[in-house]
Amino acid sequence: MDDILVQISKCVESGKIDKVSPYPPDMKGQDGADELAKQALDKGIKPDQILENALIPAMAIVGDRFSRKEIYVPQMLMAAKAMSSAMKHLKPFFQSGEAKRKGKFIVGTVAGDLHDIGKNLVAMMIEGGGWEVIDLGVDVGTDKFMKAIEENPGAVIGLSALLTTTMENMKKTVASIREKHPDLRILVGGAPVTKEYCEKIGADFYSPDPQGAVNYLNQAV
Ligand code: B1M
Repeated sequence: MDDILVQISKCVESGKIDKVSPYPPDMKGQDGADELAKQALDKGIKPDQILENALIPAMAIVGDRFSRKEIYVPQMLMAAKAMSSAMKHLKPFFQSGEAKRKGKFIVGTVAGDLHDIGKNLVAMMIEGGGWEVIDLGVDVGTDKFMKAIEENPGAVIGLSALLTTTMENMKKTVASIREKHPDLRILVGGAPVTKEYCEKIGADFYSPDPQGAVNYLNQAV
């Protein structure tokens, strides 16, 4: 793997955001994920390579360390910030889809859940795929989804959940949407969500990754 991708990965794992960031102390004064992602793009490395070979694997390592109690929430948060600082350079590439929009996509992380990195990736890729994205953010309750649906009739809905505890809220939101809008298409995703769970709660489609979500939407129009 290209050395710069290894360095980006290390920055995300360690929570090194940018050069001025004093955290972690042993990397003080060094370039962070922010500068290195820009340098990688300048070198001609493709944005999806940076994402798939450096950022996503680094976050998986962070998650494993958290599971093993080798790191705690503050370190996980710094890693997420480092990933976001790299993502801001990749975003324009993922968003530069066709100008003509194929339809609307309402997306949000379900109530009680603050994880947004995966949801943001999905939103970016779908926007890049030519859809207008209405991103409701994190901790989105059913009422907020319903309001957005009323304001954007016919939109496809996307729900993300990263916690086993908030999967229950995903189920409740899907049930409420189904009750009032039986014909709307609902897409679900997030690390603990499965195809079986999607079927169980009456959503239309489960995708484990952003590309699957893009393919589903494109095939739905
Ligand atoms: Co949290 N966290 N976290 N966390 N966190 C996980 C999810 C966890 C698996 C870590 C672990 O224990 N190994 C664990 C959940 C266990 C469980 O329930 N199964 C966990 C926990 C326990 C918690 C807290 C409860 C910790 C605490 O406070 N004690 C707490 C909960 C806060 C809350 O939400 N109420 C918490 C907090 C946080 C931070 C705030 C510190 C931070 C989030 C920052 C942010 O998002 N802005 C954080 C982070 C960073 C993680 C890990 C390390 C990384 C998540 C991530 O961004 N992954 C995570 C461990 C892990 O996943 N390995 C963990 C990278 C991202 C690209 O992947 O989000 O899976 P992911 O998205 C993928 C796919 O899932 C898919 O596409 C994406 C790209 O491939 N996808 C969709 C996602 N949404 C989709 C929607 C779709 C389609 C596909 O259609 C609509």
